[in-house]
Amino acid sequence: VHLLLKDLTLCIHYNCIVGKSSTSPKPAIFMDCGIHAREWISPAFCQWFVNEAVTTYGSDSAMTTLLNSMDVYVLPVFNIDGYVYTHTSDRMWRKTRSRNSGSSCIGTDPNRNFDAGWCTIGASSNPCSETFCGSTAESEIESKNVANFIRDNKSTIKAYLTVHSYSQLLLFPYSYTFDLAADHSELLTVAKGASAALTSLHGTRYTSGPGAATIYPAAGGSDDWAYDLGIKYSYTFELRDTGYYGFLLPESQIQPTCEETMLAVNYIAAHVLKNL
Ligand code: 0X9
Ligand code: ZN
Ligand code: ZN
Repeated sequence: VHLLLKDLTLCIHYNCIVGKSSTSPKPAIFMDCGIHAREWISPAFCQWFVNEAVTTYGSDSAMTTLLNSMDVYVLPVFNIDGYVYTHTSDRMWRKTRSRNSGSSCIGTDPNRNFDAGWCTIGASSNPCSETFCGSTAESEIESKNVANFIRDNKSTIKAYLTVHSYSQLLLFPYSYTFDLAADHSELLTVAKGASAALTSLHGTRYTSGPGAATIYPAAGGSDDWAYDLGIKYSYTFELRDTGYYGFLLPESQIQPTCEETMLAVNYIAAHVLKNL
């Protein structure tokens, strides 16, 4: 299915490129959702983002400015096999659904499978673990394909956003080390601004900081990998809530969560655009 939405969005099998078509090459933001299967609010947000872009382009000045000068690559369900499995068999499944040789345990944690300090900390080499790093970096077709796409478009991709849940955090590199990123102060300032924008809508409180110190040290994540590839604006969102419902966020919170998260994403996008 190749879907053209208002001459602004090209979607192929749900994966969309959002942006006003242009003759000159445009800088881009890459955003993925659904790396972890059970984090259902994440794919909901990517879908919300595409709908907002298509319906507010031309009326909302910030969205119009953004999409006139940038493209947004949206991968709404990174871990599609795992996501399907959470609907059919196990609501709390996290990993991919690939076979592991020599083990009856299934799946790799896709956010431990990227080539960034791979499997050195906060990851397991046991295929039965929820944080199994895989047999090699990029062993999973999902992480390999995303890494290849980002490598191929490295010169145009200016920001990498990856959406998870839950904990209400806005994280940036590094998670594989406690060392601060070279761009730490700018990344922190932008994260604080984005969090303040998010909070302004419904009062939802976010914490921002480097992954290792803010959530836990964990190697092989997509955010650290993208940053080390040279994509400076690399952020991991951990959406609502802080644990009351956790992954089982009720339907009534989808709309407010997506609305507030839009403000943070738009804040980051505006900063990226201003600093091209
Ligand atoms: O552990 C993760 O992959 C993320 N948290 S989650 O609860 N959604 O599983 C946090 C990722 C932070 N970034 C890296 N560890 N690179
Ligand atoms: Zn097709
Ligand atoms: Zn996650």
